[in-house]
Amino acid sequence: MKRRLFTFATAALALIGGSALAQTKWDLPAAYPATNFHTENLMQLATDVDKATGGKLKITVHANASLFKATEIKRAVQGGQAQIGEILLVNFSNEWLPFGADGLPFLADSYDSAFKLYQAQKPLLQKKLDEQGMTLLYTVAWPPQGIYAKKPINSAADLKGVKWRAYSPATARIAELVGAQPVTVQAAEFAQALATGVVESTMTSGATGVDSKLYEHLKYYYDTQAWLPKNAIIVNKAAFSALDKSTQDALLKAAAAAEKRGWDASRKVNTETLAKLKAEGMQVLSPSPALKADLQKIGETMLKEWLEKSGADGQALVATYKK
Ligand code: PCA
Repeated sequence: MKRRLFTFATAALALIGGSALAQTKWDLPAAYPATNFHTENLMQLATDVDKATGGKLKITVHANASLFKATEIKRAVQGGQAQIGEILLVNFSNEWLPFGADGLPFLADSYDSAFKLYQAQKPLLQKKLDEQGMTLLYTVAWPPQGIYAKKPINSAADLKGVKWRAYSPATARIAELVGAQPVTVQAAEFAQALATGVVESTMTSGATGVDSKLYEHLKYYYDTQAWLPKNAIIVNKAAFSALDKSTQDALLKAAAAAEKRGWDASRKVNTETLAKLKAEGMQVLSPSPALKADLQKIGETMLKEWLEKSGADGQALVATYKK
């Protein structure tokens, strides 16, 4: 019945448009600014799909959480309010722990290991999202995460009592473990939270440091390279099924290209944004041995907690990754 209605609507549209071509319009909510490399990559995806389908599938990217807040995008895609969306996987670890595997400090702390972790995580992600009525299109890692602070941080003790901006359950847990005060603020509101003094430190990438102009308020960046969380691009299954085969193929092909382009861009953006932080007057430093050791310990604690709670899925994931 649905299909018949769709065919009818398609025919009507073609008549109205005076064109034989049916056009499908998709909204793509994203949580990061238009100039962020993830968002630029999404725009390129939209352009590629438009071209490859001869305009049959038009994807509109809504940057900076303008359509849905970061933490609402997944549900919007699941419910079909948006046909496609970009989410930060670690934001959903409270729902299901394997979503947060790439947020565990030092489990995978380089691009190569992050990609390997992704391969181990992928079948689980695909299965879970499928059960939820969605399809995983691709993922792209953020650059490695480091510590931003107002004052020098020589060991974890220097973070005691500091107002710490968290973006995920895991980054809030780190704050608890070092005795900082976690406040969860997504990227779109970060600059304002910093300007108004709600937060005064965080762990994130150089990319977000530049996006939110953290150098205007914070003086120190410790390049701890602790983990590389991933954005995932997800599609509503029913919306995907409603596309004709050639459009589906064009989307999948553009997605594969976007994944490769995104991971490459992330490496480049890492180098460029750390240079930009320096140019803007920040001290970009390697963590001291004491700080490194403290963070390693936090990583071990968090992995232990995660493995205990995530059960068979989590254990299999880590075992596959470490193979
Ligand atoms: N930027 C995002 C998530 C990880 C990152 O590097 C943020 O800070 O919200």
